[in-house]
Amino acid sequence: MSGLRYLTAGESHGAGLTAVVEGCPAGIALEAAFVDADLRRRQGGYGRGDRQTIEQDAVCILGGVRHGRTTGAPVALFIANRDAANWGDVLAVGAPAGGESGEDPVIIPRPGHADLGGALLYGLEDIRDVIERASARETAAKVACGAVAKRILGALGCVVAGHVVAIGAEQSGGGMSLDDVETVEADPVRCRDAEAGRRMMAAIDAASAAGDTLGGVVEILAFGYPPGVGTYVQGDRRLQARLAGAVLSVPAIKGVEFGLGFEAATLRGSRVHDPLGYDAERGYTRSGNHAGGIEGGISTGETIVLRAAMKPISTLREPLGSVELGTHRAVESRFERSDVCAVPAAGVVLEAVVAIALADAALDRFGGATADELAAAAEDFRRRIRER
Ligand code: EPS
Repeated sequence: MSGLRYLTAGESHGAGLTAVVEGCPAGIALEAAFVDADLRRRQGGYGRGDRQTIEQDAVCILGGVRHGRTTGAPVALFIANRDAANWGDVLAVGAPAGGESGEDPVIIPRPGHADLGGALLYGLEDIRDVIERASARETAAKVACGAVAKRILGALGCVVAGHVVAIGAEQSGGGMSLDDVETVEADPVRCRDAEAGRRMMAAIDAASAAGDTLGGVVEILAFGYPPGVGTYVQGDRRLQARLAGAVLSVPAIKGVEFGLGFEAATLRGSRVHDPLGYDAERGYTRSGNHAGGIEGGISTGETIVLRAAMKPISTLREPLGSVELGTHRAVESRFERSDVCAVPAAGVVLEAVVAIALADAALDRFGGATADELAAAAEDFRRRIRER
C-alpha cells in the first residue's frame, strides 16, 4: 500500500487530540514550529468564540521524526486541550469520584448539529458524548496532519493556499496567486480584497447582534501540483472524487465545486472547455483553467482550484425549536459556547484536508519511500510528457 492516510482521536474538552499520519516518505523536514504556525492560523479569524482565548495550540511530535526529518515511520502527533483543566471530572476516562461528575446530562439537541443523530445512533443518554467528538475542535488535529502533507507536497514543488470568497451574502472575487498570500494572512477574515473583507466583518457583527451565525465560501488552490495524478478508469480513483471526499469530511461543509464549478452548468461547452496548445518549453498547454486543474479525473498540471461552501454554525444564541430527549417535550434549543462565524478558520482546515488528499494521490501515483524518490518520479513524468 502506498498513499497517505491519517486518523484522529480525542474529545473537545478531554486531555487532547491525537493523530497518526501513515505513509509519509522518509527524509521530509518536519519541525513542531511549522505545524504550530498552521494551528495558530486555524485559531484565528474574525467571528471566533471564546474557546480560542483559552487555547494556544501547539503540537507535540511523538513519533516518526528524528533530528528534524521523517524516518518513514508513522508520524504521531498530540495537541493538548488547555481547556481540559476547566472541565474537572466531566470528561474523566474513569468513573468520577462518588459516581457523579456533577454535571447534568445534556438532553436537548441543537438543530443542525450532530446532537440528535449521534445520541440516537450510539444510544447515548447524555448528548455531551456527541458534542465532544462532533466539535470542530477536532479540526485542529486535521490541520496538524495537513501540515505534514504540505511538507510532502513541498518535495513536489506544490503549495496549497486558500482565501475566503464569501461570508453570508458578502462576496469577493475568486482567484488568487501566491503573491496574495501575505495580504490574505493579514486580513481578519482571510479575504484578498480589504473592502469586501470589511463588509464581511460587518455582516458577522450584524449576525452576532441578532444572536445568529453565518457561513460562507472558501476557495482553495494548489499551485505546482504535478500532472498525471488520478485516473478516469475507476470512479473512486478520480482526483476530483478524492478531493471532494476530503473537502466534505470537514464539519459544516455542504458543497464543493471545481474550476468554473456550478457556473459551467449554465454555459455552452464552447465557453467552458479550455482549448489545448503546445509550447516547446512547457509541453501541452491550456489557454485557460476553467477545469480547475483536473480533466477526466487526472491532474493537468494547471493550478487546482476548488471552492467549498460552509453552512452557518448550528449553535445559535437565539434558540430554534427543539425536543427534549425522552420526554419529547417541545423546548427551546440550548446554547453551548460557540463561534458566530468560523469560515476563515475553515479555510485553514480545508487547506489541510486538500493537502492530505493531494499528497495521498501523488504517493499512490509516483510512489517513493523517500522524498527524493517521490520528487524524481514526478519530475521524470513531467519530462517525458513534454516530449510526447
Ligand atoms: C472549536 C472548539 C469548540 C467551539 C467550536 C469550534 O470549543 P468549545 O465547545 O469549548 O467552545 O468553540 O465548535 C463548534 C462551533 C461546534 O459546533 O462544534 C474549535 O476549536 O474550532
